Amino acid sequence: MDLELNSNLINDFNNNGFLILDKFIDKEYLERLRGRFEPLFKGEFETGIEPDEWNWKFGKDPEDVTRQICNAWKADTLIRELVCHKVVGECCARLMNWNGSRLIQDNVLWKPPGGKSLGFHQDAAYDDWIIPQTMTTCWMSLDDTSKKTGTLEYIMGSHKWGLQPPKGEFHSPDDYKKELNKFVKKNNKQIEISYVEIPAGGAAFHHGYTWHGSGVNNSKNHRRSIVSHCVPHDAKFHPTNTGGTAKIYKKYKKDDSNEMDSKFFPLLWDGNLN
Ligand SMILES: O=C(O)CCC(=O)C(=O)O
Repeated sequence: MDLELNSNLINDFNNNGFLILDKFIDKEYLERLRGRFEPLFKGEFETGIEPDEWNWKFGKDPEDVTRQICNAWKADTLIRELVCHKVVGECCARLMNWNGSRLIQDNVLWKPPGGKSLGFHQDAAYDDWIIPQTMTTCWMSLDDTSKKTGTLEYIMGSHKWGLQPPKGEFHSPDDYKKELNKFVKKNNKQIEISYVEIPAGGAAFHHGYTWHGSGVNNSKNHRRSIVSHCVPHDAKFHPTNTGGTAKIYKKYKKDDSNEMDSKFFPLLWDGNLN
């Protein structure tokens, strides 16, 4: 994995709120990464450590939903290598003009043929328990994606619309654009959608305020992606806030400190890690 960010790419990110790249993960890595999905969703964890969230289990849950695991890096060393890669950290930091970045959470997402949608949202809305309340996401695709496979969709320029408190269903909502449309109507905004249509091994980065979601997978192919959600390397716990995903992740806060422990929120890049 190697990417030189130039000022044109950084300008695109600043203008649009996202950056879509056809090539990011080395091709020889892809088949090995795909091979980790089935054991993970069967609960076979290489390290013996369970991920923090695990919303779908083989044989127990409906076939037509998008399967998600959060913090698979704790369970699997190959996933860890990817989501904690210094290039991921460096790109997230440089795009956001941070001095460094750490992983707040990863996602392993598997949208099978017929797999349902994920509701439009803003990632940073879920981390009011972090100071500063921000995020950058690196979404890496293991499959060729298109509108038909229910790929990720971005609303152009929506990172400039401010941050709304999280609302609505994330998994399989009846109308995955409901919250977006409500906001747009109320605030008199225009929607311009960009579909992340990339080959396997490509990636997309987005700002924590960018509205995004994804539709049903209407193709015969699986749509698998692995995601690193990053915050600034010197982010701290908010001493009191408990919104969003705090009930799952704030348990890693020590009583007497607001520091984020790198054992639970790995440091990816701090400007000195080459
Ligand atoms: O893969 C998707 O459809 C949604 C991913 C997402 O919400 C994210 O990476 O922040």
